[in-house]
Amino acid sequence: MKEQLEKMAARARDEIQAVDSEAALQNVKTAFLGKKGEMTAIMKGMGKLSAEERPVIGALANTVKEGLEVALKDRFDQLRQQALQHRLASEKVDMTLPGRTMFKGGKHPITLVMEELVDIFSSLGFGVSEGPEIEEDFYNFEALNIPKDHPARDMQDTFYIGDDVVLRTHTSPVQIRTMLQHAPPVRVIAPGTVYRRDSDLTHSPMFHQIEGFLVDKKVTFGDLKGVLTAFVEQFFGSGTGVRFRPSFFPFTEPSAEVDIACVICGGKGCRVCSHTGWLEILGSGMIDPEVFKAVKYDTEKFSGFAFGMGLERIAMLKYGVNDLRLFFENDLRFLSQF
Ligand code: 2U9
Repeated sequence: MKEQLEKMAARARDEIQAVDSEAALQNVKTAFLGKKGEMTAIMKGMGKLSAEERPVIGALANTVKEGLEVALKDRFDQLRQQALQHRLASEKVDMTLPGRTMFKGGKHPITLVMEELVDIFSSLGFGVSEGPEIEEDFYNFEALNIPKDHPARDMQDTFYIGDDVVLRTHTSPVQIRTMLQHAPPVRVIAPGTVYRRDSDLTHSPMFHQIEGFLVDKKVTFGDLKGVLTAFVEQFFGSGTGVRFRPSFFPFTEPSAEVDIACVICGGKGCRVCSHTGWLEILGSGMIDPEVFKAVKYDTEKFSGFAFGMGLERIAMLKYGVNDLRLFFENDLRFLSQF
């Protein structure tokens, strides 16, 4: 029995060393020290030993059992340590790795320009009005002195939704609605999206405008020049050359287009300004008495001026963008530059 105990002890030690997981070690423990294990079976057989052998073998069995228990405990500790080291290594955080880049949203350049213009005209005392993009003929054309046979109403230019309903071709109807709701004095700008049946390299069927108007007693062309020059100085920088050039619009009389000294060549002449030294940025004029009649403003008491500009054109000049389509393609390589 002594030999049997020693052989079993040797086998148990081998198996304890051979396993590589706590679960497998638990099985080894059960196989040797469990209720139905080898050690228990040997202990049960001790009753058959002689009175002299029993204490000797009994002492040896206890020593073997205690030895196995210690070996098992050591191996359990060892395997637990190994598992911990393995986890620590696999879950290691490398503090030297570069951080994940966060995508930062930004405003579209047209929004940036629109907000800047709203700020500038607010500082000059203008309020902001908005109105519908689907408009009635009366507000978009009739009240603005654009009669039924005017070229601006041509099917080429206007998206018709019904006989007397259009996608607004400018933000002027907002100003007609404002005038119908407010007695003078009024001073308002109208930023927004407008639509025209026009699509080529320099025209988009949907684009953005800011228009503005001011009506009060004794408003003169000098006021128009003062306000628009102040706007140019704030937006394009003080000292920017400005000129007012006679023009025609159905809703203003007299009318003027406003040019600034070319932002590229400073007025010397280049390809961008067609070698004139000047760039057109907006249209303006004194509001035509016919418009005042349509909104029942007293033409004897009041006068006013109005202006309008395309935001895409202003943004192209400000940021040096040479292709209108870039504003509508939403390519992040373009948008992330603003
Ligand atoms: C009312 C009375 C008058 C607004 C005006 C312009 C001149 C003008 C164009 C600039 C480039 C439109 O985007 S664009 O094609 N606009 O030249 N707009 S005066 O005149 C008004 C508006 C409303 C009641």
